[in-house]
Amino acid sequence: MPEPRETAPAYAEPMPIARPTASVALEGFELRVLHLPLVSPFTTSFGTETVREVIVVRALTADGEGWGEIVTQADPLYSSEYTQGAWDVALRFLAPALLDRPRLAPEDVAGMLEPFKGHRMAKAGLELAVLDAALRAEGRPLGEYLGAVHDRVPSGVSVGIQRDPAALVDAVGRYLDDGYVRIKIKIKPGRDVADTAAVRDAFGTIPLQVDANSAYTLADAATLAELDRFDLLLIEQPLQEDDLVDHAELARQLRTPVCLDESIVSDKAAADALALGAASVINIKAGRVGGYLEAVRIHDRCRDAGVPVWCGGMLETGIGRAANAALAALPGFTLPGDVSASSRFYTRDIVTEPAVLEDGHVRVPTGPGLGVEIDRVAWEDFTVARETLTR
Ligand code: SMG
Ligand code: MG
Repeated sequence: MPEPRETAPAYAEPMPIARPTASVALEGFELRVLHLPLVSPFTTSFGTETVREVIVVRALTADGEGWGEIVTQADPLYSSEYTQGAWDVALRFLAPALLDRPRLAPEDVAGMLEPFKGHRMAKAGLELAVLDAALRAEGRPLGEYLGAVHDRVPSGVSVGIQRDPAALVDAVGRYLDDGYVRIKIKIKPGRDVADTAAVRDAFGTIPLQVDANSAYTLADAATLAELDRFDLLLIEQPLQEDDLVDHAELARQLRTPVCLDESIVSDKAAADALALGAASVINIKAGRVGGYLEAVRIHDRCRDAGVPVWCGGMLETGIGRAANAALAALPGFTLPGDVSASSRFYTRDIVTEPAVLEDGHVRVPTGPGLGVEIDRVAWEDFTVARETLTR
């Protein structure tokens, strides 16, 4: 007979939040697809975006509204999720499941949506809208609820692949002039060593990291090992999403710390990656893992394990950026995140006070819920599709 276990199993379901919110009487959801023009094209190993297509969620409750954002992109290139798929699953399955109950607490949302496989970004957007509504009704800031310990967070910037290394150096120089405290450059096969060398040579010892968005295979290990000489903070997601074992093998061959992004789709995936030695740093994105509560669980796990984490970005509007700033203010976020100012991507945002860079930092909002107000005119102007579901 095995002894009854006294310690929690490796994958328990911890209650991450010190003080849950009261439940809300959910009356409906309004979903909108928005198109926000980007200030300049954003190129990664998988493609170029010029317009951010995003789904904004408005939760309608008896005590007021709440806002969330579904961070899918138009095409399933970063991961399998994409806007039309998220739109369909949210309207057909997820929102109706939540609307089925007279009252629900934000902490119940993930469990209620659990029977529907995958679609984590869609789930995260709905959960955030319910959470925001509950917190606004209580007059309680999201940062405080999640366990934030800072009132501002250091701001890193993600720089897309440019025409050539010289153009990249120009772009990085502008962001450094703005005050960003950490630079991340996107790489892909053929645009890796020379681009990284150009930035390192031009700017000396700046905190620098690279993101491959899963563009390599283990056969490229020798090329990736050439990056070791640049003293990078980390290399992010070199291999495919489901290549945990290969990431572990690659990590053994590199001096540069391997950080996982796409692979970490849940707390369970984080536990597996750490157990395998597939990552020594983790990028936490609430959308990718199904919500801010799951994101906090990953934070807690990594903090207990002494693994540094940082907050990733999905070109969020002011809604998601406000929530990301709150998350990034938790104590385990020891590396600067992709929590850049709104102006990094947008000339016009959909909140009335978009995040700005102050001395290389972004402030954690202190108002109720997300702590930002929606610019209704911009929200309306950018809308390309809308649908409302009620109980
Ligand atoms: O939101 O500042 C941001 C963008 C950060 O590079 C970023 N995100 O793989 O980390 C990543 C990418 C995902 C989006 S690429 C279109
Ligand atoms: Mg990434």
